Amino acid sequence: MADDDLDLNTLNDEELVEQMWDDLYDGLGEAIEESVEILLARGWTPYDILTKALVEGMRIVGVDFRDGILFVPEVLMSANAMKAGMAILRPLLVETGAPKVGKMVIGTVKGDIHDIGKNLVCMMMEGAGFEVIDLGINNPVDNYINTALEQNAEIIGMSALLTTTMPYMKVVIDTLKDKGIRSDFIVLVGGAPLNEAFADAIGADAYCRDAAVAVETAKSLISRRQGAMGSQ
Ligand code: B1M
Repeated sequence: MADDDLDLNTLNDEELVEQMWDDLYDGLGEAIEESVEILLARGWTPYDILTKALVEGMRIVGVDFRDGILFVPEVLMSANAMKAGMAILRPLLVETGAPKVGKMVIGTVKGDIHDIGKNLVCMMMEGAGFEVIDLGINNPVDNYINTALEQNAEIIGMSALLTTTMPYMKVVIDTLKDKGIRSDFIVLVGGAPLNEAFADAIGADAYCRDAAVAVETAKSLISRRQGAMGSQ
Protein backbone atom coordinates (compact mmCIF):
# COMPACT_ATOMS: atom_id res chain seq x y z
CA MET A 1 0.00 0.00 0.00
CA ALA A 2 1.40 3.42 -0.98
CA ASP A 3 -0.05 5.36 1.96
CA ASP A 4 -0.11 3.92 5.48
CA ASP A 5 -3.27 5.79 6.41
CA LEU A 6 -5.40 5.03 3.41
CA ASP A 7 -6.31 1.75 1.77
CA LEU A 8 -6.99 2.80 -1.81
CA ASN A 9 -8.92 -0.42 -2.39
CA THR A 10 -11.66 0.73 -0.01
CA LEU A 11 -12.50 3.77 -2.14
CA ASN A 12 -15.23 3.57 -4.75
CA ASP A 13 -14.32 4.53 -8.32
CA GLU A 14 -15.27 8.17 -7.99
CA GLU A 15 -13.40 8.59 -4.70
CA LEU A 16 -10.39 6.79 -6.10
CA VAL A 17 -10.21 9.05 -9.15
CA GLU A 18 -10.41 12.12 -6.89
CA GLN A 19 -7.68 10.61 -4.71
CA MET A 20 -5.57 10.16 -7.85
CA TRP A 21 -5.95 13.86 -8.67
CA ASP A 22 -4.66 14.62 -5.14
CA ASP A 23 -1.84 12.11 -5.46
CA LEU A 24 -0.78 13.53 -8.80
CA TYR A 25 -0.87 16.99 -7.27
CA ASP A 26 1.38 15.74 -4.46
CA GLY A 27 3.67 13.86 -6.86
CA LEU A 28 3.04 10.45 -5.28
CA GLY A 29 4.10 8.06 -8.03
CA GLU A 30 3.65 4.87 -6.04
CA ALA A 31 0.10 5.75 -5.07
CA ILE A 32 -0.66 6.55 -8.71
CA GLU A 33 0.72 3.19 -9.81
CA GLU A 34 -1.38 1.40 -7.21
CA SER A 35 -4.54 3.26 -8.19
CA VAL A 36 -4.00 2.57 -11.88
CA GLU A 37 -3.70 -1.15 -11.10
CA ILE A 38 -6.87 -1.03 -9.00
CA LEU A 39 -8.87 0.66 -11.76
CA LEU A 40 -7.57 -1.82 -14.33
CA ALA A 41 -8.61 -4.69 -12.03
CA ARG A 42 -12.06 -3.09 -11.76
CA GLY A 43 -12.40 -3.26 -15.53
CA TRP A 44 -11.61 0.35 -16.46
CA THR A 45 -10.16 0.77 -19.95
CA PRO A 46 -6.61 2.14 -20.14
CA TYR A 47 -7.97 5.07 -22.17
CA ASP A 48 -10.49 6.04 -19.47
CA ILE A 49 -7.83 5.83 -16.76
CA LEU A 50 -5.56 8.00 -18.85
CA THR A 51 -8.09 10.69 -19.66
CA LYS A 52 -10.37 10.74 -16.59
CA ALA A 53 -7.76 10.23 -13.89
CA LEU A 54 -4.31 11.18 -15.18
CA VAL A 55 -4.89 13.89 -17.79
CA GLU A 56 -7.59 15.57 -15.69
CA GLY A 57 -5.27 15.46 -12.65
CA MET A 58 -2.54 17.13 -14.67
CA ARG A 59 -4.99 19.81 -15.78
CA ILE A 60 -5.63 20.66 -12.13
CA VAL A 61 -1.87 20.85 -11.51
CA GLY A 62 -1.59 23.20 -14.50
CA VAL A 63 -4.16 25.62 -13.08
CA ASP A 64 -2.25 26.00 -9.79
CA PHE A 65 1.06 26.23 -11.65
CA ARG A 66 -0.38 29.09 -13.71
CA ASP A 67 -1.66 30.81 -10.58
CA GLY A 68 1.69 30.61 -8.80
CA ILE A 69 0.48 28.13 -6.17
CA LEU A 70 2.72 25.32 -7.47
CA PHE A 71 6.30 25.78 -8.68
CA VAL A 72 8.57 23.93 -11.10
CA PRO A 73 9.98 21.33 -8.64
CA GLU A 74 6.49 20.36 -7.48
CA VAL A 75 5.17 20.20 -11.02
CA LEU A 76 8.12 18.01 -11.99
CA MET A 77 7.11 15.60 -9.24
CA SER A 78 3.56 15.59 -10.56
CA ALA A 79 4.89 14.96 -14.06
CA ASN A 80 6.94 12.02 -12.79
CA ALA A 81 3.93 10.57 -10.98
CA MET A 82 1.95 10.92 -14.20
CA LYS A 83 4.69 9.13 -16.12
CA ALA A 84 4.67 6.29 -13.57
CA GLY A 85 0.97 5.78 -14.29
CA MET A 86 1.50 6.08 -18.04
CA ALA A 87 4.24 3.42 -17.92
CA ILE A 88 1.69 0.87 -16.73
CA LEU A 89 -0.84 1.87 -19.36
CA ARG A 90 1.58 2.08 -22.26
CA PRO A 91 1.86 -1.64 -23.11
CA LEU A 92 -1.91 -1.97 -22.82
CA LEU A 93 -2.54 0.95 -25.14
CA VAL A 94 -0.01 -0.11 -27.73
CA GLU A 95 -1.12 -3.77 -27.78
CA THR A 96 -2.38 -4.22 -31.30
CA GLY A 97 -2.37 -6.96 -33.85
CA ALA A 98 -3.33 -4.48 -36.57
CA PRO A 99 -1.08 -4.12 -39.61
CA LYS A 100 1.00 -0.92 -39.60
CA VAL A 101 -1.05 1.87 -41.09
CA GLY A 102 1.70 4.47 -41.44
CA LYS A 103 4.85 5.89 -39.97
CA MET A 104 5.15 9.08 -37.91
CA VAL A 105 8.17 11.00 -36.67
CA ILE A 106 7.22 13.16 -33.68
CA GLY A 107 8.99 15.39 -31.21
CA THR A 108 8.67 18.45 -29.00
CA VAL A 109 10.10 21.53 -30.71
CA LYS A 110 13.34 23.34 -29.97
CA GLY A 111 13.40 25.21 -26.67
CA ASP A 112 10.59 23.13 -25.19
CA ILE A 113 11.00 20.24 -22.75
CA HIS A 114 7.34 19.35 -22.12
CA ASP A 115 6.82 15.75 -23.20
CA ILE A 116 3.83 14.26 -21.38
CA GLY A 117 1.30 15.14 -24.08
CA LYS A 118 3.64 14.05 -26.85
CA ASN A 119 4.27 10.73 -25.08
CA LEU A 120 0.55 10.22 -24.87
CA VAL A 121 0.17 10.87 -28.58
CA CYS A 122 2.95 8.31 -29.24
CA MET A 123 1.14 5.67 -27.19
CA MET A 124 -2.22 6.26 -28.81
CA MET A 125 -0.76 6.30 -32.32
CA GLU A 126 1.10 3.04 -31.66
CA GLY A 127 -2.09 1.58 -30.26
CA ALA A 128 -3.87 2.51 -33.48
CA GLY A 129 -1.26 0.65 -35.56
CA PHE A 130 1.14 3.45 -36.50
CA GLU A 131 4.87 3.04 -36.31
CA VAL A 132 6.14 5.94 -34.21
CA ILE A 133 9.64 7.36 -34.08
CA ASP A 134 9.89 9.53 -30.99
CA LEU A 135 12.50 12.26 -31.24
CA GLY A 136 12.03 13.34 -27.64
CA ILE A 137 12.24 16.99 -26.58
CA ASN A 138 13.99 20.18 -27.72
CA ASN A 139 14.25 19.30 -31.40
CA PRO A 140 15.84 21.53 -34.01
CA VAL A 141 14.46 21.45 -37.55
CA ASP A 142 17.07 18.98 -38.86
CA ASN A 143 15.99 16.30 -36.41
CA TYR A 144 12.49 16.27 -37.87
CA ILE A 145 13.42 16.47 -41.51
CA ASN A 146 16.45 14.16 -41.56
CA THR A 147 14.68 11.48 -39.57
CA ALA A 148 11.48 11.71 -41.62
CA LEU A 149 13.50 11.34 -44.84
CA GLU A 150 15.71 8.54 -43.51
CA GLN A 151 12.78 6.61 -42.11
CA ASN A 152 10.52 7.25 -45.07
CA ALA A 153 7.79 8.51 -42.72
CA GLU A 154 4.48 9.79 -44.00
CA ILE A 155 3.76 12.01 -41.00
CA ILE A 156 5.75 14.64 -39.11
CA GLY A 157 4.22 15.47 -35.71
CA MET A 158 5.25 18.43 -33.59
CA SER A 159 4.36 19.31 -30.03
CA ALA A 160 4.77 22.66 -28.25
CA LEU A 161 3.48 23.74 -24.84
CA LEU A 162 4.87 27.26 -24.69
CA THR A 163 3.69 30.32 -26.56
CA THR A 164 7.38 31.13 -27.04
CA THR A 165 8.19 27.80 -28.73
CA MET A 166 5.10 27.22 -30.86
CA PRO A 167 6.34 29.59 -33.63
CA TYR A 168 9.23 27.16 -34.19
CA MET A 169 6.76 24.83 -35.89
CA LYS A 170 6.64 27.32 -38.76
CA VAL A 171 10.43 27.12 -39.08
CA VAL A 172 10.12 23.37 -39.68
CA ILE A 173 7.30 23.78 -42.21
CA ASP A 174 9.09 26.63 -44.03
CA THR A 175 12.25 24.52 -44.24
CA LEU A 176 10.24 21.66 -45.77
CA LYS A 177 8.93 24.16 -48.34
CA ASP A 178 12.41 25.56 -49.05
CA LYS A 179 13.65 22.04 -49.71
CA GLY A 180 10.69 21.38 -52.04
CA ILE A 181 9.46 18.44 -49.96
CA ARG A 182 6.51 19.95 -48.07
CA SER A 183 3.93 17.85 -49.91
CA ASP A 184 5.85 14.63 -49.18
CA PHE A 185 4.67 14.76 -45.57
CA ILE A 186 1.50 15.17 -43.57
CA VAL A 187 2.34 17.70 -40.84
CA LEU A 188 0.30 17.44 -37.65
CA VAL A 189 0.72 19.85 -34.74
CA GLY A 190 -0.54 19.86 -31.17
CA GLY A 191 -0.05 21.27 -27.70
CA ALA A 192 -2.13 23.24 -25.22
CA PRO A 193 -1.49 26.79 -26.52
CA LEU A 194 -2.23 25.93 -30.17
CA ASN A 195 -5.47 26.13 -32.07
CA GLU A 196 -6.75 25.51 -35.56
CA ALA A 197 -6.18 29.09 -36.73
CA PHE A 198 -2.53 28.85 -35.71
CA ALA A 199 -2.11 25.53 -37.52
CA ASP A 200 -3.65 27.08 -40.67
CA ALA A 201 -1.49 30.16 -40.39
CA ILE A 202 1.77 28.20 -40.25
CA GLY A 203 0.73 25.83 -43.06
CA ALA A 204 0.28 22.61 -41.06
CA ASP A 205 -2.11 19.98 -42.38
CA ALA A 206 -4.03 19.82 -39.11
CA TYR A 207 -4.21 20.84 -35.48
CA CYS A 208 -4.85 17.95 -33.09
CA ARG A 209 -6.61 18.96 -29.89
CA ASP A 210 -5.70 15.74 -28.11
CA ALA A 211 -4.18 12.32 -28.67
CA ALA A 212 -7.44 10.75 -29.81
CA VAL A 213 -7.93 13.50 -32.39
CA ALA A 214 -4.32 12.97 -33.52
CA VAL A 215 -5.10 9.31 -34.23
CA GLU A 216 -8.33 10.07 -36.10
CA THR A 217 -6.73 12.88 -38.11
CA ALA A 218 -3.68 10.78 -39.00
CA LYS A 219 -5.87 7.89 -40.13
CA SER A 220 -8.10 10.04 -42.28
CA LEU A 221 -5.25 12.02 -43.89
CA ILE A 222 -3.26 8.85 -44.59
CA SER A 223 -6.21 7.15 -46.24
CA ARG A 224 -6.98 10.29 -48.25
CA ARG A 225 -3.36 10.37 -49.40
CA GLN A 226 -3.38 6.66 -50.29
CA GLY A 227 -6.63 7.20 -52.21
CA ALA A 228 -5.10 10.13 -54.12
CA MET A 229 -1.99 8.07 -54.96
CA GLY A 230 -4.13 5.14 -56.10
CA SER A 231 -6.04 7.33 -58.54
CA GLN A 232 -2.87 8.77 -60.14
CO1 B1M B 1 5.36 23.92 -17.95
N1 B1M B 1 4.20 25.37 -18.60
N2 B1M B 1 6.87 25.19 -17.90
N3 B1M B 1 6.31 22.50 -17.07
N4 B1M B 1 3.69 23.07 -17.73
C1 B1M B 1 2.83 25.01 -18.96
C2 B1M B 1 2.75 24.61 -20.44
C3 B1M B 1 2.03 26.35 -18.64
C4 B1M B 1 0.76 26.53 -19.49
C5 B1M B 1 1.74 26.39 -17.14
C6 B1M B 1 0.92 27.57 -16.74
O1 B1M B 1 1.43 28.65 -16.62
N5 B1M B 1 -0.34 27.34 -16.54
C7 B1M B 1 3.14 27.43 -18.93
C8 B1M B 1 3.18 27.96 -20.36
C9 B1M B 1 2.66 29.36 -20.48
C10 B1M B 1 2.78 29.89 -21.86
O2 B1M B 1 3.58 29.54 -22.67
N6 B1M B 1 1.89 30.79 -22.15
C11 B1M B 1 4.40 26.68 -18.56
C12 B1M B 1 5.63 27.30 -18.23
C13 B1M B 1 5.62 28.82 -18.17
C14 B1M B 1 6.82 26.57 -17.99
C15 B1M B 1 8.21 27.12 -17.68
C16 B1M B 1 8.65 28.32 -18.54
C17 B1M B 1 8.24 27.43 -16.17
C18 B1M B 1 9.51 28.05 -15.66
O3 B1M B 1 10.57 27.51 -15.82
N7 B1M B 1 9.31 29.18 -15.08
C19 B1M B 1 9.11 25.88 -17.95
C20 B1M B 1 9.55 25.81 -19.43
C21 B1M B 1 10.54 24.73 -19.69
C22 B1M B 1 10.80 24.56 -21.18
O4 B1M B 1 10.09 23.83 -21.82
N8 B1M B 1 11.80 25.22 -21.72
C23 B1M B 1 8.15 24.79 -17.64
C24 B1M B 1 8.53 23.54 -17.10
C25 B1M B 1 7.66 22.52 -16.80
C26 B1M B 1 8.07 21.24 -16.05
C27 B1M B 1 9.45 20.74 -16.45
C28 B1M B 1 8.00 21.51 -14.60
C29 B1M B 1 6.89 20.27 -16.42
C30 B1M B 1 7.13 19.44 -17.71
C31 B1M B 1 7.48 18.00 -17.40
C32 B1M B 1 7.40 17.14 -18.64
O5 B1M B 1 6.64 17.36 -19.58
N9 B1M B 1 8.20 16.13 -18.62
C33 B1M B 1 5.78 21.27 -16.77
C34 B1M B 1 4.39 20.93 -16.82
C35 B1M B 1 4.04 19.53 -16.37
C36 B1M B 1 3.40 21.85 -17.24
C37 B1M B 1 1.86 21.70 -17.21
C38 B1M B 1 1.45 21.87 -15.76
C39 B1M B 1 1.26 20.41 -17.71
C40 B1M B 1 1.61 20.04 -19.14
C41 B1M B 1 1.10 18.65 -19.39
O6 B1M B 1 1.86 17.70 -19.28
N10 B1M B 1 -0.22 18.52 -19.64
C42 B1M B 1 1.41 22.89 -18.15
C43 B1M B 1 0.05 23.45 -17.81
C44 B1M B 1 -1.03 22.96 -18.77
O7 B1M B 1 -0.79 22.63 -19.90
N11 B1M B 1 -2.23 22.98 -18.29
C45 B1M B 1 2.61 23.74 -18.20
C46 B1M B 1 -0.88 17.22 -19.79
C47 B1M B 1 -0.81 16.74 -21.25
C48 B1M B 1 -1.51 15.41 -21.38
O8 B1M B 1 -1.47 17.69 -22.06
O9 B1M B 1 0.67 18.50 -23.12
O10 B1M B 1 -1.56 19.63 -23.64
P1 B1M B 1 -0.79 18.42 -23.30
O11 B1M B 1 -1.00 17.35 -24.49
C49 B1M B 1 -2.27 17.01 -25.04
C50 B1M B 1 -2.70 17.91 -26.22
O12 B1M B 1 -2.18 19.22 -26.15
C51 B1M B 1 -2.29 17.16 -27.44
O13 B1M B 1 -2.48 15.81 -27.05
C52 B1M B 1 -2.05 15.65 -25.69
C53 B1M B 1 -2.80 14.50 -25.08
O14 B1M B 1 -4.19 14.61 -25.17
N12 B1M B 1 -0.92 17.26 -27.96
C54 B1M B 1 -0.63 16.87 -29.23
C55 B1M B 1 0.23 17.66 -27.38
N13 B1M B 1 1.26 17.55 -28.22
C56 B1M B 1 0.76 17.06 -29.37
C57 B1M B 1 1.40 16.76 -30.58
C58 B1M B 1 0.64 16.27 -31.60
C59 B1M B 1 -0.75 16.09 -31.47
C60 B1M B 1 -1.40 16.40 -30.27
O15 B1M B 1 1.30 16.00 -32.75
C61 B1M B 1 0.67 15.33 -33.75
